[in-house]
Amino acid sequence: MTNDNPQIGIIMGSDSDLPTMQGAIAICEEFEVSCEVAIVSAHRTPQRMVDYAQTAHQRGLKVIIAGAGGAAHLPGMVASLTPLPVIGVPVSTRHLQGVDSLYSIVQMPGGIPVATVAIGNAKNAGLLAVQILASQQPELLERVQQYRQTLTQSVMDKQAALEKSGYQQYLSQMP
Ligand code: RP5
Repeated sequence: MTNDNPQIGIIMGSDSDLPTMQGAIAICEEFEVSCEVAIVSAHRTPQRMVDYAQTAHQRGLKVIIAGAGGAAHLPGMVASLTPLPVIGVPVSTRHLQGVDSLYSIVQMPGGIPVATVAIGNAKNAGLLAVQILASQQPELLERVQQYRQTLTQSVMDKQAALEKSGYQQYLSQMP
């Protein structure tokens, strides 16, 4: 999805990251925040990465979400090239299950931060990006509050169902 005047840039090192990164796209859609989605590889398209990161704030982006797997240098490199906040998504990998991605992204030396979410948790990256925008946008802040209320309500609904049916029937109906 690429909207007009995107506020959030969602980038990834490969199209193989897209199934993971769709969690962030879905949050942008849910909160009706414009975003752009792009494949930007730090090692396969290094100049494209530099151009993307250096022009991001001039193009109106406010936050960048960067997902990568393995030797996942994309979020840190992009963070070094832009004054915008960067949220890194460690993508799970076949051999090391994303621990390599996590360590590569989260262990940034002092001076260039990358806010890192859990392995595969692009949903939280999307939510964090929305919350960063919401700090300056009262209507969006209200929607974040409403979203939190739906989380609370879903737990209370489950509690009511658990009490009504008992744990054994509840367990048997779980997917
Ligand atoms: C990284 O290498 C990408 O972020 C991806 O997670 C990983 C594997 O890429 P492909 O070989 O699937 O293109 O650059």
